[in-house]
Amino acid sequence: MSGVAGYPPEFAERYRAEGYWRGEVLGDLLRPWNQSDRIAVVDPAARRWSYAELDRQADRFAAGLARLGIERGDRIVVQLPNIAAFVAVSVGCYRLGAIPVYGLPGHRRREISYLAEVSAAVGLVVADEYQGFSYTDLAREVQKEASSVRHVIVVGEPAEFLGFDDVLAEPVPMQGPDPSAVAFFLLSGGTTGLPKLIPRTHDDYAYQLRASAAATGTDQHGCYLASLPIAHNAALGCPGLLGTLAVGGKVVLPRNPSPDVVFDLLETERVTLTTLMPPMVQVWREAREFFDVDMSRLVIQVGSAHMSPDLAGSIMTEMGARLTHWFGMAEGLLTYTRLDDPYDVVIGTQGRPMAAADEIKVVDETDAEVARGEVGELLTRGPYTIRGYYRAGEVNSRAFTTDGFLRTGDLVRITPDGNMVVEGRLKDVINKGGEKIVAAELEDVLGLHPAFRQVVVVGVPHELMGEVPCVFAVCDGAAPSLPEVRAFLTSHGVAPYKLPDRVEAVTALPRTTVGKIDKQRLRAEFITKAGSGPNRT
Ligand code: OOB
Repeated sequence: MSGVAGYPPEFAERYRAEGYWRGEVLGDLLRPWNQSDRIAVVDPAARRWSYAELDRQADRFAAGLARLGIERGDRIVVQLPNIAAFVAVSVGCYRLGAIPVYGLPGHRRREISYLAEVSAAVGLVVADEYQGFSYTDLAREVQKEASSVRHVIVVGEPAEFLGFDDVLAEPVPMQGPDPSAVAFFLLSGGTTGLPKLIPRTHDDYAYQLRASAAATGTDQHGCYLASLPIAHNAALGCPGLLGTLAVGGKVVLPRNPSPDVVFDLLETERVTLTTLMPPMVQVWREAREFFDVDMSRLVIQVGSAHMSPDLAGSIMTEMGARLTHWFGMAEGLLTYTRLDDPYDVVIGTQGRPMAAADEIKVVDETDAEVARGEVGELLTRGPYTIRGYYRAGEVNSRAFTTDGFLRTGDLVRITPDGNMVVEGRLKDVINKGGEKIVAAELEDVLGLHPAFRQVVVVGVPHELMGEVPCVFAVCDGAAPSLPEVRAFLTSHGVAPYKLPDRVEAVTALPRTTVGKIDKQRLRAEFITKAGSGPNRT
């Protein structure tokens, strides 16, 4: 596929020879279980979907896409919340070889239009409404901006668009994609500007599903509770939704991940695995006092952002669950602690890579490897890590070494017993409790505000979230208030989860010796001020 950097042939041969890539296609995911009434998915309305039903729906959706003239290799932006139709839409696309570009439910006009434009998507699939937001309104705006989008398919009330049920057609034989083809695009948690598209192949993702299911002990008796959006790699395929279905397990999609909804489900559905980001662990920890729930069969995977050893320990000591502490990225590499690792390893490290073929280097600014135990940037290459972002030649030349290692932008060290610890970050991304906010993206939009002469966005510490975005601005007159700044960003179609939590007016922005804006100093000054001033959070 043009715009996608494939794996060099010698690596592809090696990954095949070593059994990582088995020539599987993700469209076959539900097939082994489709002759039974086995429950595959329990949706937010507690409707139970069997493998047979979902498999048939996927076939009919694939046929419906083909009838619309959509072909193998065509891109379709899929922006769906955690509902059962996500499975039929995704697997239907995989069967036809159409390529979903997964947007998050929290994305708005700016992100979705961008995804549609960059991928030259021919279709957009949305739900009618979710959590009070109208995705049909959003689809109208996107269609104005992205002229390639010929078909909008709506799960629910379709208005002037195509309804999901109306698209479904009698299954037809189809050739399907090659296992080495791109199966879908995920979004990067942060490089520069708007998110980059991450091409994941059938071969590489099928391995990730299989290996993560094995590592978490997930089999046909397993039950995965999707607490995070299933469009995010962590809940989609580690093993998440797809990996659990691939082994014949059951996936529960709760209305929302709050304890009053999911604690009941943990017991009634006999949940064995879920994925949380650290702030939600804290919420569960506090809620545990008010709900008596047995978590002894539950494994909780936590990562995406720093988690303190105290919070990590509480999963085992207070909640009575088991913890897999992990590091992951949509680009590929997963590291995690194993279920039989010693307690200190589980609470204090992010474990080891998933595959023996994952190559890891920790390097300094000159790309020289640092001594074991020293902190440096994590570089990686392996059987499920991409070799390039989609259509991003210039970004790729910075984001990858000439021999194909991804520069993760994360600072890590390796402990004497070989476990990885994330120590910080080089990339200018704010990690708000696991949600990634690229500073440059907000800065680009804020630069359009007439009141700001200079403006930057910096992550400042926050007790629950770890850090939150703060706008530092030099203004020509009075500084706009926080609600005004948020409204301004919203009017430019920026997703709500990226909106800043603070605005600080400053007389000048400090510079480093080479003339770059010194964000570290802004952060440090903010912390000093917050420590001494009244009523600061
Ligand atoms: C997961 O994926 P993304 O793509 O949203 O974000 C990746 C970035 C990493 O580069 C790193 O900066 C950060 O998230 N991160 C962590 C972390 N795990 C990820 N930072 C500190 N501590 C950790 N344990 O976030 C993701 C994807 C799959 C599985 C798990 C997480």
